[in-house]
Amino acid sequence: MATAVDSQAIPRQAPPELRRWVEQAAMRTRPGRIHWCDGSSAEYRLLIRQMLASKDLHELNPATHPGCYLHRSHPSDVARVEHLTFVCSEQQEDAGPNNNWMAPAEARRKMDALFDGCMRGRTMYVVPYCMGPIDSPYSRCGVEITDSAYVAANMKLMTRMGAGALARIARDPNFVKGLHSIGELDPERRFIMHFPESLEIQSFGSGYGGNALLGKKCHALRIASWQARREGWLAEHMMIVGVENPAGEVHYIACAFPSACGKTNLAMLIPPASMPGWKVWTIGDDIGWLHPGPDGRLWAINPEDGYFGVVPGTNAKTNRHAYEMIRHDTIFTNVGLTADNQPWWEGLEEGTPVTDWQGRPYDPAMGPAAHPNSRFTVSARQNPSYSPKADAPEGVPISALVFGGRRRALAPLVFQARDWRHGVLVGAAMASETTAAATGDVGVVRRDPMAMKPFAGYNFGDYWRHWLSMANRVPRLPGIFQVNWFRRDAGGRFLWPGYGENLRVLAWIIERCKGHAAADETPIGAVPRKDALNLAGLGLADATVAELLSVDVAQWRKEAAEIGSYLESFGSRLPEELRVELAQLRARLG
Ligand code: GTP
Ligand code: SPV
Ligand code: MN
Repeated sequence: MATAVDSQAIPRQAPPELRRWVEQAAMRTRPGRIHWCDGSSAEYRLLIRQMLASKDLHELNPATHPGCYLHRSHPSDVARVEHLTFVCSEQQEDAGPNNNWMAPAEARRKMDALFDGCMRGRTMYVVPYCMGPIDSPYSRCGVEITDSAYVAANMKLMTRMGAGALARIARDPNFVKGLHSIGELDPERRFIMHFPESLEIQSFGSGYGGNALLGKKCHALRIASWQARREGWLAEHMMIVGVENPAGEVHYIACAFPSACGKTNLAMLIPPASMPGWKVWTIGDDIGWLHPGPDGRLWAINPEDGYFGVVPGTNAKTNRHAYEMIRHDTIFTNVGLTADNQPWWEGLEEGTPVTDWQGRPYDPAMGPAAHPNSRFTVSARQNPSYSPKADAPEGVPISALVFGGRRRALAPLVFQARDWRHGVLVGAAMASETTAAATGDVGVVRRDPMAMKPFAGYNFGDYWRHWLSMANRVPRLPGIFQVNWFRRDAGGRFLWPGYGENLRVLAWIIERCKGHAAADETPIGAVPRKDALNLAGLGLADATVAELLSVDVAQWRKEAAEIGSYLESFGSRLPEELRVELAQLRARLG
């Protein structure tokens, strides 16, 4: 093959199916060179050197931020593009009204035309990766072919990438095939296609996060959720955290919040001074794969091995662990710079920006110095609260599942669902204000069931049916809760202090799971009795606490009507059980 003449040797372990597919991709895209990634640190350093030379990376101040680099993405390529993301199942009904759909044959024709010769003169990186601990039966592998060194380097930080993954693929060649090219970064020639029936992803025209790091949203959520339904498990947009109480007892909690709604912060929470003896362990900050375990509980692994986290707002007070973790060996995307070449972002609360995320002299009239969706990429192992259990092949047992959203009104600080079926309705009915993590309007409330609106790889009707079916597969199900850190007063100020203080809410959740902690039954669920929630030292006014815990029945009646019309848009795929559950909620609301 002419394009591969100067290519490095194909690794011996690469199974025939993988070789064939790489060869086909090379025939289509015509790269100048093929590089099989081995995942070594020497390789990572080489990728960094190449990107420094090509100006894809800019080295940050080595005295203050050793091993840190800045990448500026194309100004039109700064977030996920939900309107250009498709699930290409054979039947449109299987993708559901929650996804854009294109017939697989049509999608393939479109993508073949885009990929034709697109890697001429470029290096094609072949990136084998394993989602989950390398020796876990719950882990799944994939291979991403990409012409972006930035993607290859990010995949090294974000996943278990290289030789170990390839060895696993050689034993079980049932891997996900992801083909990616940055193309010309033209928003008019940009598509993220998923073919769940053949375990394939094709992404063209973006170099940004969730569009381009195919192990993350494309594989670990859209394709994995499809597989999980067939195989009886769950792939969810959930962070996983271990909460250790002063007695040394650890409870694991998995929380599904939409993008930029507090998962990373909660995953590495630092207990407030008012809660001595408590400790928080991070398993994951974005994705959880949940399996019925041999002991009848639900067990979870984090398929990722690094974080692609929101930068703005990170400081020593809001998230000290993240703040320390990203002071070395981190790739920053789309932040600003200080005069002495340190990264700078809104909410850092130190230093002064002189250059904005587009490389222009900073001028507040031109917008923020860091893009609101600027991100850090960092190995999970740099997190001071990293849990060794993140590497455990069996995962961790889950005590509680928590759905959250960003709602300035209506949703109380926390409540508990009555049982599993009610909890599935609570998850299905979630709504949240949109954020900068996806292109489009920010601050608009939309339905985001289980925080999976952009990520469920199949029809939500079938997805909820699958969730309901867990009641028959998991004898010791976790409790289900809803939280809202983002309720505001009439002046627009947050009512709840958030961040580290959120541990007070987690502590109540854990007590509830153990059958303690007092609550008042309301039509929407069990809300903490004021004295059951530790509010000591917060200085919250009684009226504020009352508002945080209030359930406005008239407003909830309206909400339930809206939930009803949303659920009915799934027609015959909507499980009858959810209709019944909603009718019961409406009856309780009167
Ligand atoms: P993705 O990585 O996009 O999936 O998002 P995430 O859920 O991990 O979001 P992250 O934790 O990075 O939070 C994003 C934004 O929410 C940041 O601006 C934080 O400062 C803010 N935030 C996080 N926790 C809280 C909180 O408890 N209260 C308030 N008011 N803001 C918070
Ligand atoms: C999200 O948007 O939920 C993220 C960032 O976690 S991205 O990887 O870009 O999807
Ligand atoms: Mn996310």
